[in-house]
Amino acid sequence: MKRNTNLGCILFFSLAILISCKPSDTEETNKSSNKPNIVFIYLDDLGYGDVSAYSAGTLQTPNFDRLANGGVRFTRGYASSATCTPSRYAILTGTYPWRNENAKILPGTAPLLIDTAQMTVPKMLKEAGYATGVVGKWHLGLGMGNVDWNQEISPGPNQVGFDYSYIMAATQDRVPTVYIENGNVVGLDPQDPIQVSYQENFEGEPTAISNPEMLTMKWHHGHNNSIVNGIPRIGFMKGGEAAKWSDIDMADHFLEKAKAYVRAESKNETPFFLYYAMQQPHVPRTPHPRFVGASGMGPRGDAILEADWMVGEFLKELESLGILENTLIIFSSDNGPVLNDGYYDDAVEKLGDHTPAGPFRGGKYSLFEAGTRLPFISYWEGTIQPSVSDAMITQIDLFASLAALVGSNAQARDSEDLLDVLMGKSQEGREEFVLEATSRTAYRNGDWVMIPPYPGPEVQTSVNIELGNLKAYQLYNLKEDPSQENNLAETNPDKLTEMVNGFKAIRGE
Ligand code: NG6
Ligand code: CA
Repeated sequence: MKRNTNLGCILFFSLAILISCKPSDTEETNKSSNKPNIVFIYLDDLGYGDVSAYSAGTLQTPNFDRLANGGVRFTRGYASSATCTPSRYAILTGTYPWRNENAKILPGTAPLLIDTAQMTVPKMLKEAGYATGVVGKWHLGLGMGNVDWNQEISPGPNQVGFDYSYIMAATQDRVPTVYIENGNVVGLDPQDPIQVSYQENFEGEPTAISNPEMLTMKWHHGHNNSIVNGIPRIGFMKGGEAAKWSDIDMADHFLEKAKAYVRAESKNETPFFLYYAMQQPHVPRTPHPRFVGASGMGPRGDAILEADWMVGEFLKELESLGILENTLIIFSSDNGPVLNDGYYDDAVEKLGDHTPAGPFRGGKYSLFEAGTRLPFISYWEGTIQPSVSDAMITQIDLFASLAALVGSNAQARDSEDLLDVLMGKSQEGREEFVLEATSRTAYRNGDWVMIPPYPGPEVQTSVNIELGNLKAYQLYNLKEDPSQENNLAETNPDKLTEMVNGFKAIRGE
């Protein structure tokens, strides 16, 4: 008994000391307005050349361009991976995804990938006084491996730092095809429970194989399991009819949720962090009818124009709330572009002269540049001066850079503080990093990239993308050879050795 009272006293006094220190800190922060609202606008499979300000393609994206031309437009901005889950893991944790062997493209039934004890961007910002929310694509796993979709689903985004979450579990082409708000499936009828499996179909349920006549979109490879809204998906699902999303309304739906979030938060004193993870132009590409035909490039181009419009509407919302000048926006994509990613949707046939990868080789899934080198923009109306930056920056660096911005001491293993680069005040970016693509890694340093030998196929024929595999070392000087045509590994053995050593030092080999 006595001990407890003593402990209580000690706690009380420590707390009192802490609290008495607090007011001056708070005053300081408020005055210097170094805690702007922060928004990540994160697209899915958008390539370097899909933003017209990057001036590579033939699509016109005026709203992406507004960010690109009004902020810092990075020409050497990277995702950490050429696929979705690992990039999302890295952007939220500031850690290389290849350090976690489970950071691979996840099925809709995968358990939560981020350890609930791990430090994350939203946790760090929460500690610094932010309200935190995520709207859109999650794809980082949910629950502990045996999710009952009819109960509260946990752990998930709300257990790794988000106060609010409105998500799809995995991807638009994977079941379950429902929205989940703070761990609960939206609009679920308890009389019609949801069941999900990635192993086998539920008896009597139609699939793309058994009932091809039900399809409004045809599958090219994969994507031949359950049918939802005429679209064949990856994985099997039964029930949950009333909760199923409408594909053509998904982008509008997420936009409404993102707008509602900032509207509600703008009324509070505390700043907010919103991770707005749009689903476009990932497959299945289902632009709303008002965008159909807008690009002349079929659904992929139309979905990009739809996403561009959404960004414009979102900016208008921030403007009308009077908070645009107090909001730092980071715009990027999770991995490079792909045309045919498993459905017949004319992405290849109607591409015309458009170049989704810009000047770069490869695409989604690839160790070549187009896999990870992406549009990357920091925009803060009135604070960041418009410029183009050639400094190397990766999404992994957002953790430490934002920690520096908000005065947090939280650390992430692989993140570098590039706040001045992000603010356009410095051109001194990162010197080196290890990029990843479907569990293979390569090493970037200065103007150079080194890809170790890999035995797999050089081209993934289903998607028609060069993966970066070769049985010998590859070494490219990206300044002189951005499209990676001249392998200098044999003619420049000293540089190769230096690069291999740098790679091994980071990988701990
Ligand atoms: C692949 C899917 C592809 C896409 C990708 C994930 C097949 C044959 N292909 O397995 O369509 O869903 O996973 O994309 O199923 S990502 O952007 O989320 O990484
Ligand atoms: Ca993606």
